[in-house]
Amino acid sequence: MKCDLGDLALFGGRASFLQPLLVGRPNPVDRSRLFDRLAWALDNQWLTNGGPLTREFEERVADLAGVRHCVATCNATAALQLLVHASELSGEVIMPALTFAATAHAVRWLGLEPVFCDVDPLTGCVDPQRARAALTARTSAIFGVHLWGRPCDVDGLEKLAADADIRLFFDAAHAIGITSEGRPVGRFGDAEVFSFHATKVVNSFEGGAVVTDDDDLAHRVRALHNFGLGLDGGNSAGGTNAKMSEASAAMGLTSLDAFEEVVRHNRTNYRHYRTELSGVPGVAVIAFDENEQNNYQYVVVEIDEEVTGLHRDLLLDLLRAENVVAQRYFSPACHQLEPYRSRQSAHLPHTERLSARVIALPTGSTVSGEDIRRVCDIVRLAASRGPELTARWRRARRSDQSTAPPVRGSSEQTRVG
Ligand code: T4K
Repeated sequence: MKCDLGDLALFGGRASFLQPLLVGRPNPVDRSRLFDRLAWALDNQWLTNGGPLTREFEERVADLAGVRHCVATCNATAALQLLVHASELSGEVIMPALTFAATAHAVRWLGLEPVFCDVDPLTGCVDPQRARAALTARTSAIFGVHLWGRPCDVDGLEKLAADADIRLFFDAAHAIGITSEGRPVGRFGDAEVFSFHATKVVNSFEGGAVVTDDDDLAHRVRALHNFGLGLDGGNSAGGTNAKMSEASAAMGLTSLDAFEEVVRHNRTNYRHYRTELSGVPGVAVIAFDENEQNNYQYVVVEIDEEVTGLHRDLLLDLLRAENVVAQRYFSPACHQLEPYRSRQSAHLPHTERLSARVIALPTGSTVSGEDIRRVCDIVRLAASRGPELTARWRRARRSDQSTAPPVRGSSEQTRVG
């Protein structure tokens, strides 16, 4: 256990972990089941183009989300692009800036303008009032983001979309298996998008899905993800190739088999973090509503520099030196990133405040209670000695400019250093 600042690796102490402890380590799956599925696909010589494993995966995801249709895709970014294209959106799309760049990039890729609005300071999700204020005659849709696996104000956004007669979609990349007021995420708005990237709670190596109860939209998305085949107008509809392969579906199915166990483990980890960090002034683990179903895949902690005397980025550097690779999800926020920064001068105080203060700490099946105890020892020590630590770090930097470069101002959204 580290008792003094001199024990910290940042100041020459031994790193707490020999191997990096990462956010987003893929959750292990039952390899024999995975290999059986892969062997079955190889034996039957059917590897892609909506094969049986992909169809089974789609059925299971649709069941989990409580919807009629699921179209599995090669990743969630392509799924977002398909939705924009299939819905024939134009002009502006309102969304939060506190999200992964993929949400905004997907819209921009299709030639539309993402318009960023501020978030609710408590949930980090888009605030319907702020979204309403961002409406213009050019607005064609809103994208809510269920940030860190916490649901948006679905009712507020549905009312707004109905009033304004625009489409409503949800980026549910973090949100498979969660509920909002007891209703499964996946069935809200016109459609929702899941991610099955390797780092997600359900992974298909790479993968995504559009889920919806809208028969026509599902038909269009399905056709467009396969070159537009089957649509009136066929090729002229401008389809793409965004299909999920059978190998990805095999992994997705095997990962779904483990889903409940992974969520149980994540919940235990989340509760460990809450217990270990409770009562540390200026450090708050952002809570899940335990009356809902959650997947607990991100443990996000807010660092209040005014209370701790410790800037979030210094804590990240300090953890990194200990081989704990926490993430700045999401900093900078999208409106602070090019190409958006120079195109609009959005002032989003709640977004900026959260973006400057949050870190995601390692969790998932490969992270143990003992790992968490050691991570929290470091956080507690740093937070309780913030001013002294900061002064010492500044002195160390002055005497050796080559050590511990700050990460503040980095143009990358999530890389730590
Ligand atoms: N919308 C939202 C709100 C999203 O968060 C995302 C993706 C999307 C849309 C788009 O979904 P996809 O098109 O990706 O399906 C990661 C993920 O790559 C990205 O999928 C995710 N969100 C984002 C929040 O996190 P990065 O830039 O943090 O870096 P990455 O993936 O290289 O590594 C993250 C951590 O995971 C590192 O600590 C290393 C570890 N890792 C990663 C991989 C790939 C492993 O241990 N093993 C692995 O195989 O983006």
